Amino acid sequence: MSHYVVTGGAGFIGSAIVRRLLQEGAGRVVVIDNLLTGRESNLEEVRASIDFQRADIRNYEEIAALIRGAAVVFHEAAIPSVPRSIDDPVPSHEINIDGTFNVLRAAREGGAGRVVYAASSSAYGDTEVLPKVETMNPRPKSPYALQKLVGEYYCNVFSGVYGVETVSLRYFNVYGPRQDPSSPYSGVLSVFMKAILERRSPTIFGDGEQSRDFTYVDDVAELNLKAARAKNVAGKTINAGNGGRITLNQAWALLQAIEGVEIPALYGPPRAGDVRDSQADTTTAVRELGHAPRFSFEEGMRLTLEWYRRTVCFSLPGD
Ligand code: UD2
Repeated sequence: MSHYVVTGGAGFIGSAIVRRLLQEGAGRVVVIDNLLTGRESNLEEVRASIDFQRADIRNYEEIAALIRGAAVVFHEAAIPSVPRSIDDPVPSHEINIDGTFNVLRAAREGGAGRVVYAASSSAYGDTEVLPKVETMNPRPKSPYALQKLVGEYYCNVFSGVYGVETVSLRYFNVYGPRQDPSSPYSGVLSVFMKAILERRSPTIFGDGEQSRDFTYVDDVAELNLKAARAKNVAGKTINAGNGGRITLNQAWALLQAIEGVEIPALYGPPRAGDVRDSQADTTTAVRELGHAPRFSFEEGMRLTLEWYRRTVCFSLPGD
């Protein structure tokens, strides 16, 4: 029986895909993760139903046998974060580019059925027009954005040259339960959630009027499964976003309203490599994949906040 592989399957997005696969009755799910940013605790309640392999995508020999014969490889393993790729570009280059090459090579040599690749909306950079559509010229502004774009191009080339079926999903600022709020490179909404629960101000880089198409993690997991099944999509790049646009000031205001508190944010200098505005044109995703996001921003925020409240240990003022 052929199996599914999720690289980075112990990570925030990868573990959501693992859960979704198991819900759909996938027989064998192999998780490849080096636990650099992933955590086994993200897979706690499904641990007995998966084949967890601690392996590093930088090492071809380690992953080739695991990928051989897979029906679908969901390639989520990466070092995310724009600022992290600026501060420390070597590991992110090696994992995001060389690692992706290794996964594609293993898929080709091992006859895998399809690779669904976690691409990034950062590839667009700053565009004159919103929403951002797949036909626009990419303008990466950071090492991370470029690395993710190179991965996409590799997928496209492996599809055209070697006949490996690939689909690249350009994720738009994914958020939700299990996003780690504890690193200086954490996604902004996880940082906001931690701050509101600890009743302290977050620091917003810039004026807070930059905007993002924040997309709930379960909608992205669902889209991955749709991309795994869709016909006539080999070699394509497709936006994986909600189609909305929320500023950081609006997001922080919503959290204060939900919690019934008033805590003004602090403001710092803008971050190098930052994109100003981001919003997905979802036409291709709807047409090719039947994309139908289920979670509004407010709903996703409420669910995520509840998860952090239940799960994460916070330090409250006076502790
Ligand atoms: C980029 C990609 C996203 C994904 C992600 C992975 C864009 C538009 N999006 O997200 O799709 O690939 O990279 O890492 O390129 N910020 C604060 N305070 C904080 C933390 C962040 O103000 O404590 C700001 C930050 O300067 C930025 C916004 O929040 O303007 C979002 O930052 P982020 O790191 O959550 O995600 P971003 O947009 O770099």
